[in-house]
Amino acid sequence: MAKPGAAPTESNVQTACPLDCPDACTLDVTLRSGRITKIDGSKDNHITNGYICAKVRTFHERVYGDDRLLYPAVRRGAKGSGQFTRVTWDTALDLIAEKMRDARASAGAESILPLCYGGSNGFLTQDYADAILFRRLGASRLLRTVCAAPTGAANLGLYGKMTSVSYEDYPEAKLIVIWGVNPGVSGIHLMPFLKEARDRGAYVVVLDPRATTVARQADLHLAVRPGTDLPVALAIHRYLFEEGHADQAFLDQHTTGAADLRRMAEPWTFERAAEVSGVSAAQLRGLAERFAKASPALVKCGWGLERNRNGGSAAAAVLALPAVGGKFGVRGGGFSMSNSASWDIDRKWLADAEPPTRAINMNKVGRVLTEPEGTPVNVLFVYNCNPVAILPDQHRVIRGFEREDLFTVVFDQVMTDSAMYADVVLPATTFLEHYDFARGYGPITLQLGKPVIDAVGESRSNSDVFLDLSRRLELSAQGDPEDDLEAMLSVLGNLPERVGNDLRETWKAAPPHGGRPIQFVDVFPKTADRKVNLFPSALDSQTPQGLYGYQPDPGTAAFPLALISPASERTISSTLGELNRPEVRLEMNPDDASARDVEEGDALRVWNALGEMRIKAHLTHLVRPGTVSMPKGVWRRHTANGFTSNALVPDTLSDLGGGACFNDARVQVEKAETTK
Ligand SMILES: Nc1nc2c(c(=O)[nH]1)N[C@H]1C(S)=C(S)[C@@H](COP(=O)(O)OP(=O)(O)OC[C@H]3O[C@@H](n4cnc5c(=O)[nH]c(N)nc54)[C@H](O)[C@@H]3O)O[C@H]1N2
Ligand SMILES: Nc1nc2c(c(=O)[nH]1)N[C@H]1C(S)=C(S)[C@@H](COP(=O)(O)OP(=O)(O)OC[C@H]3O[C@@H](n4cnc5c(=O)[nH]c(N)nc54)[C@H](O)[C@@H]3O)O[C@H]1N2
Ligand code: SF4
Ligand SMILES: [Mo]
Repeated sequence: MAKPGAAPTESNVQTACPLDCPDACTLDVTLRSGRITKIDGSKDNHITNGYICAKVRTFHERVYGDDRLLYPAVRRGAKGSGQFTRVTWDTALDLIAEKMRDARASAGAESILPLCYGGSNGFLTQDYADAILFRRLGASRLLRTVCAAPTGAANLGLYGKMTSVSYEDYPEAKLIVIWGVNPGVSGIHLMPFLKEARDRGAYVVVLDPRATTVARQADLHLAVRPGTDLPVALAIHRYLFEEGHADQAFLDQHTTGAADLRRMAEPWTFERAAEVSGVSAAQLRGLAERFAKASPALVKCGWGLERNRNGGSAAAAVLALPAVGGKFGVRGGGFSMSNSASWDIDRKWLADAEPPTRAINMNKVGRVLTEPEGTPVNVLFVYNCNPVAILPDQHRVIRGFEREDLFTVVFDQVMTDSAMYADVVLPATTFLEHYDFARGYGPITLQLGKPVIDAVGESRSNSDVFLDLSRRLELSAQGDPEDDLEAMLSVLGNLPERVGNDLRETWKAAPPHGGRPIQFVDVFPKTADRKVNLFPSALDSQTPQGLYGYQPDPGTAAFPLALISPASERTISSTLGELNRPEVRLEMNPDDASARDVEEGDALRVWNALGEMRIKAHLTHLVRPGTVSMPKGVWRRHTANGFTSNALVPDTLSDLGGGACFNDARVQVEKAETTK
């Protein structure tokens, strides 16, 4: 605090953004008398390049906002009523420790489930102190499948997660295929590199059911039906194999399984793929011909194409294209996906192995809570996650959270839709108040995030709280860190030496291969035989139809419209949803609207067998007919009846990796009599 009468001091501090976004920006934070007045992008990081998204530019509105949780509290009213009584940290943590002890004694520690995901992706906020606690406790394990599970399984199976083409090398490409990803919203620092590529003459193709910014700027936009990327990619493979454009020398030397991929692609003529995907056969052939000829050719595979029943096979078929087409070995050629594995960091700081306890797929949490098989979940510990807003089958999830015999802890920064149902609420610091390691999954960057302000209210960091709980449960061991700072130092000390030294000196680590590796020159598949496995048997046996086997659209005459819910500028997943961002509407093509007598701004009823949502209509040609769209991460307060698209999303799993099928929601829409 400044002394009374003293002039307020202004200072600038650099840190890094660890939110679930590929870019991991370097941030310049301006402080006045210890309070954040401005957050902006740093020029020191050439990818951030002096600008950041509007969400983080206004992040201090969350830090100091009305919804911020300031102290621990216990439930007073009915579950979900959001009424709480303030308690001390000691009272809250003792109560949680007691409930965990009781649960372990009565039903076994597997009746305790930690529920977390991507609220902060850093090495300290996830899988360190929390893992110490839950592993030693022997709690149920969580399969973190809500995102990136199908694409991750495909990338692991085919390439062992080989490092991707970096943002900086996009301008080298002559053909760029942007497949099921919307970087204008979900990774904005790619956009200048795409622009430079276009300026240098690259031909850009976008496959997306919506005419996104990047699609509107592209040379070719293929507005595929959601969930049909697999036949489209297989039709291109068929063309490459059958019309003599497969790179046989590369296939012989660097791959296995090409014959099986060819067999699965064989039935997919352009005409058949066109019928399924809703894109013309001529356009599909045009793309295949260009892809065959162009070099460097780059395929950017996103996450939009994975969120359906075919997502894993689709991602695998898309990732296989540069191998069959022989696109590797040149700068700007190959594929680009998540770079989260590029640092080869093995988390040596985590001494405890994962116990062989029951594993629960997080997409099934609603069902696990309401229809238990085996040990019921009686204690749920939610952190880095807002399950009520983001999991499939929202009705079931809420019914689970309403269970009187369930003891729920929600550890978060703000009063989320999930925190409303908590028995105990714990206030968490934001990345501006604690240490963390921010790792980009687009650019290959690793930075040390530092606290730039004191913790707001009584909030505490994840490390601090989980270490404290471990002590209360007598689960501590020698060598455990004491607090946030020690945890940070322990990670630093366990990183590969060069990386640790870089972070100590400059708090940014120099990326491997200068951050611009050429695939099959600087980086190779990390599979056992260092080859591309185009038909991994482990993937084949996982999928209901076999790898590359297409599962038809789940739509019916009663529920014909595909409801998708992609990332938006409003939020990062549901983070920042408490702030007043533009009103949420359901985007519909005017053809679908007029068939239902719906006009702009009309109140709608959107429903299927799982539930119903009340929301207003926004008519736009930017979404293809047969598909309706609304942002992911919407809060319950943003629709007229308190249910979001997640209430209409089935908890079915994608073909690979047990991933979520958010975009397999099939619905009907009609004009509502009233908005309620
Ligand atoms: N501003 C902002 N940025 C974010 C996020 C955010 O919420 N807000 N979220 C972050 C997270 S957690 C993630 S995982 C990434 C996700 O980033 P993206 O990979 O961009 O994922 P989505 O936004 O889900 O979908 C991308 C595009 O795929 C389209 N799509 C939907 N279904 C299909 C399909 O079946 N096939 C094809 N070809 N396209 C389809 C959608 O219309 C959308 O335009 O973004 C990260 N960045
Ligand atoms: N309908 C629909 N739903 C979707 C998707 C979709 O496409 N459609 N996509 C999915 C995707 S891609 C993802 S990644 C998931 C994301 O789902 P989640 O990982 O649950 O992400 P958020 O909704 O942003 O919630 C993260 C919460 O963590 C809190 N948090 C942040 N940092 C910290 C911290 O340091 N400590 C603690 N204790 N808490 C912290 C934030 O305040 C926030 O409330 O959602 C999925 N949900
Ligand atoms: S959310 Fe993404 S774009 Fe925004 S500051 Fe963080 S890393 Fe940068
Ligand atoms: Mo995600």
